[in-house]
Amino acid sequence: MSSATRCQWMLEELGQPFELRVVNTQNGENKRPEFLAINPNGKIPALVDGALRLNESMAINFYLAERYGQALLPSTVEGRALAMQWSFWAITNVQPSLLTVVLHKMILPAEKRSPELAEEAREKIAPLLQVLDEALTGRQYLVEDRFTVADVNTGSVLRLALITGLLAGRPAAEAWMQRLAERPAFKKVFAR
Ligand SMILES: N[C@@H](CCC(=O)N[C@@H](CS)C(=O)NCC(=O)O)C(=O)O
Repeated sequence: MSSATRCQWMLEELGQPFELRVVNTQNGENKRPEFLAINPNGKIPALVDGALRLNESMAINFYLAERYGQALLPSTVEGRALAMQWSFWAITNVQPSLLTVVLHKMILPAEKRSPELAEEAREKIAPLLQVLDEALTGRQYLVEDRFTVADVNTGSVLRLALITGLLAGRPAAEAWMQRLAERPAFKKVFAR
């Protein structure tokens, strides 16, 4: 469920060999000096690649897309800017409210769930999903009409909207997310 799955998905798409080190955030392993030396924020994921120590899952994915083969990197400056736009849009605007919905509909024990908070968050997301749906109408993918880091970063957030049924009635966004979910790399990481 963590943000690390976003980077795992990217690595699987790239077919890039990697070693996954699980850091247990429940027992504070992420706050130990060994891990803080890699990410001083004490959060997962973090990437070690040669001399590079990198955190922030979406930044890691942009790095991986550029470093390894560039097949998932948009080919123009404009395309790369749009990929960043969608990535920031998803993680700053959509993700906080989406996590509230998931928490209060699926994760918390029944007595701790607040239907009001879930509904408030759902109302905040609705216009964002409308924007996504309109952007994807008549298109298969977000940028350059081919699968790129923009789809990995944005799709890794929006998959929770698919799971919670929030994409119902947004046919282009729902079809896009289902298209992404059919990818072998996606299934390998998320369908466990
Ligand atoms: N914006 C960061 C979020 C990192 C983050 O909050 N990671 C969580 C897991 S999803 C974490 O490490 N939580 C443990 C903690 O904060 O102690 C990213 O996308 O990489």
